[in-house]
Amino acid sequence: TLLILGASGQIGIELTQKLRKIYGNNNVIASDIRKGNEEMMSSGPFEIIDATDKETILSVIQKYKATQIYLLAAMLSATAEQHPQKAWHLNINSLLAVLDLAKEKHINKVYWPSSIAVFGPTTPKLNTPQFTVMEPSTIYGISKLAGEFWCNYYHEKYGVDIRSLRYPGIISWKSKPGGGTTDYAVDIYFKALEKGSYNCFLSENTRLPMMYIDDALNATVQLMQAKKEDIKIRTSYNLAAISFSPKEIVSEIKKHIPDFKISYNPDFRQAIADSWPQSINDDYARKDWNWKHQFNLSSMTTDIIKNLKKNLLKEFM
Ligand code: VAH
Repeated sequence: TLLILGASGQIGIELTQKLRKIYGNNNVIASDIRKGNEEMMSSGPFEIIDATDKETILSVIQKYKATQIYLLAAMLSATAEQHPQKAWHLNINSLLAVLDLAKEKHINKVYWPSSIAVFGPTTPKLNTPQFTVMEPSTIYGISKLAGEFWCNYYHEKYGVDIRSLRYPGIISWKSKPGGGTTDYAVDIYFKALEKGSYNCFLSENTRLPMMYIDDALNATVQLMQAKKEDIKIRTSYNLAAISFSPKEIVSEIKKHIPDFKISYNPDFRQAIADSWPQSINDDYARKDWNWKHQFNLSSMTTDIIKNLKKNLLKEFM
């Protein structure tokens, strides 16, 4: 049985659906700090868990005999800059709780996402390598970089089988944005269909590493199903697919919605985006466990707009 912490987040919602499809609805326990959506609550077991509360997590592990934990609970970059201490508390103490539960053998495998936010302004920005200078300038990035070294320490010292990916900006359409700097690329599709226009909080040439959620979910499952001896990196793997700027996503959207209007009003999130790389090298993931992305900007845009149109129609029917 698998336990997902932070199941109501942007990744959690779709990872829960995917894992339930693979392992069976009743073998995947969804949990979050508050109730989940109707679909999640009705399709399988759900528990209210504060991901920093080790005792509650342990009681749920024992209740369902869970053997793996996927820890998706976190405060993302933009929100974390507004609540630094709360972000550090949630991002680090949820990881420490789960690491100890694994060290005490209550579970035998853990997934924990890191982020390209672990790179900072002094990191090479193009084709950023797996091993390089890492001086993150956001609390979110600092918490993820510290978390990576905790993962590696518990693996080296206690044999904990924890696996991690440095997600780029993840683009999805099933949930509204959740406080991330890359979330302009999620919101822009909703606004393009709802309003025909979007006011972008990043400047038009802000190129960032991105990935369609289908690719991110496949990478996550592939990493967790890989043989232990194939996992050579126990901090966190670089993971890459596409890179694009607001200007490039706008021209892709215009192929579907020709009179889409865009305006640019960069805010505090511009400095966060400017501190991150523009493209990532993920040769280790491709070599160690055969990672390969499927979606590019064009096929992602087509898929998102097709699905959003279907959803909007359903709402009006
Ligand atoms: C954020 N979506 O914007 C997350 C992610 C690399 C971006 O970490 O904070």
